[in-house]
Amino acid sequence: MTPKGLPHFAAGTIIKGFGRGSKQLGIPTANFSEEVVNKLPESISTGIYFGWAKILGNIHKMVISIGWNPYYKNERKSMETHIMHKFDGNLYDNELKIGIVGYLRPEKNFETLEALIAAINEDIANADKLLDEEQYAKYKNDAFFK
Ligand code: ADP
Ligand code: RBF
Ligand code: MG
Repeated sequence: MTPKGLPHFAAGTIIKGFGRGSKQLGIPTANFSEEVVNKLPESISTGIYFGWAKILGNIHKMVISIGWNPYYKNERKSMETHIMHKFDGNLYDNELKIGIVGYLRPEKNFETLEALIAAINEDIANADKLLDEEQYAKYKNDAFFK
């Protein structure tokens, strides 16, 4: 079942976050500015979602965390996209366009960093399969990405 408010398309410049994604988790996340976060409709609750990301002219699978990262007790809501593609170097200041097409789970707190990493890797595996289903795959061709 697709939750209310999806698909949701968003675009903005990739900004610097806390630098934790790559170093502590081994899973880099491209962070959007506050302006993009503030434009999210209220129908989209915090949580972990999946979809498509366009960067440097190409479209890739992605997973996105929307919320306060309970494990780190962030004070500001963030939108962090892990693009399921290997890049050399960083992507700061580039435009990122995303289409959020499905919901995976709520944000959770974890006892250990290892448990958080394991949960994210499971999200990536689930998203990889789901995005091959036509109901989600079709959004890769949406006019928003043209
Ligand atoms: P920050 O806290 O600044 O967001 P991260 O440690 O989360 O730093 O790393 C994110 C940065 O890594 C992105 O902004 C981008 O420049 C780069 N990066 C490299 N590969 C990826 C990827 N596959 N997905 C997202 N960001 C990536
Ligand atoms: N942080 C949490 O505190 N709880 C979570 O359940 C959680 N799930 C995530 C799922 C995905 C797919 C991604 C990409 C990130 C998730 N995070 C979560 C955010 C993670 O803590 C964050 O990327 C790092 O803090 C780096 O900014
Ligand atoms: Mg990040």
